[in-house]
Amino acid sequence: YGVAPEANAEVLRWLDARESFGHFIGGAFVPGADGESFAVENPATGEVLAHCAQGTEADVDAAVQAARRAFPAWSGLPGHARARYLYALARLLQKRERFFSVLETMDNGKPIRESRDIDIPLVVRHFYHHAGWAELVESEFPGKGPVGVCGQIVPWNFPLLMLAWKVAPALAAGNTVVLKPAEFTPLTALAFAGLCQEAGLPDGVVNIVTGDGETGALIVRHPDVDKIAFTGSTEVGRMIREASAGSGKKLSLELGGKSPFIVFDDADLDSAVEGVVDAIWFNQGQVCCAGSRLLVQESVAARFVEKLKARAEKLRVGDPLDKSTDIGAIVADVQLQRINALVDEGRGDGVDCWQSSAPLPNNGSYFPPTLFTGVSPASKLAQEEIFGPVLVVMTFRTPDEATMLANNSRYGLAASVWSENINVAMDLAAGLKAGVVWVNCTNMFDAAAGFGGYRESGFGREGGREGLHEYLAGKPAKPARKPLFP
Ligand code: TXE
Repeated sequence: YGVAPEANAEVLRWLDARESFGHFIGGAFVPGADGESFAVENPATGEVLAHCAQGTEADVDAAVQAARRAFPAWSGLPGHARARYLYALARLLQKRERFFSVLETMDNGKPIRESRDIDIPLVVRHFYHHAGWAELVESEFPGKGPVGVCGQIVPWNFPLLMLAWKVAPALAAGNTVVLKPAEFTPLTALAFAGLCQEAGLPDGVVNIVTGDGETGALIVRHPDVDKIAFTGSTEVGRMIREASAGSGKKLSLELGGKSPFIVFDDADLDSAVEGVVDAIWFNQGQVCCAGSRLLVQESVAARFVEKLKARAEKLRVGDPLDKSTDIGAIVADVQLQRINALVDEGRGDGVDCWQSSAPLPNNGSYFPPTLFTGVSPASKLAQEEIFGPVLVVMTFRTPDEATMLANNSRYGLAASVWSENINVAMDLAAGLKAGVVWVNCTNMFDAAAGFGGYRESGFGREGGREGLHEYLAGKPAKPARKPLFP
């Protein structure tokens, strides 16, 4: 296995010790107000890992009130004092990297190599990075202060990383939060709540309410929430925008994508093949900035696609806890059905569909690496976000045609350009409507770099200096008269 067996045993002990999980409100784990719960499954096996409370209006209200009570003292702390808590959380996360990697992989189905080498180290990096910002916000953003109570709703594809993207900057800037993890993957957020207790974070600064979209909608509508940060589907993002319109709440949305991956004939094709593997088969393609549209220059298209198929054929689909696995399980059966439906519909278009012949495990939700060629740019396959390990291939002749095809999307989250001619790559990058453009690389993330989209991919940025703007308001916070926690 990819991590020490002790970590697996520790996760099982942690799960076994809790028959059901409550919410984390005001610094304590509390049962849900009406006792309703939902089951959380391991998508690789179908086994039930835990039961979590379904957040009701009373739960959301209790969490918002706890965050409101904690706000004056937390925002009134000097930045260096808030930094100490963020450093403490970063260190605790770092110490428990193995535990969190195994728990994330069991809950989400992603390969342990990814949670161990990418997700959790990036989580740690986010907390360290924002601990630094806690000391700097006052001098770097004069005249600004925290927004207040932040409602944060995160998806299931990078459960703990999306929590880190939201909680770390919010806390650094002096806000308090009510976070709702996705219903498929609430477990690492609940384990993180335990770390908040261990770090001695003042009660109510971080609150976690579990539940589905209804619970999320209650957070969005709550009158005492000052800011909403959402990552998820464009459809729900639109609903949140409508529901919060006119409420005065600050809003940031990180939504879907259909990002282009553009390969010129002079590119290092072997490196570009590895890039595609990372762009569309990382996390089973369940990545908002996945390079799901491959645009390849006509003169090398046939050769490139053959190379790519040969490489994809070698990807190992299977047990996410096995460190040699490349493609793990799809997060839930409903997501698998969604992918299946879009792929079946795409097949009907008369295009060529290739799938890896790698054997799939008998149990659990799995989908093989899939590649469509001969796709029309206007087709549903080329336009809809599939959010699975499915790549569509189109060809272009000139840079202008590549730009036109790349921008022919209602999304604008990311793009990747491959050429050995830096002038070609940079010229093209300047014309792409995307929040991030990678040149001769893909999926490069860092806590210091702002991430976010255009068009239906949402607005607002997460990470670095740009991301902090989302958690700061025009006026500095009033100093707390009577600190709750000295
Ligand atoms: O997302 P939802 P789903 C895309 C991807 C995927 C599709 C559906 O294309 O196939 O969305 O996935 C909460 N008010 N992405 O249905 O519903 C929900 O509980 C407030 C892209 O799982 O958007 C969860 O916590 N909150 C994406 C979170 O929203 C609501 C990542 C995301 O779930 C809500 C995930 C409501 N009315 C899916 N309804 C990305 N950009 O990375 C649901 N939620």
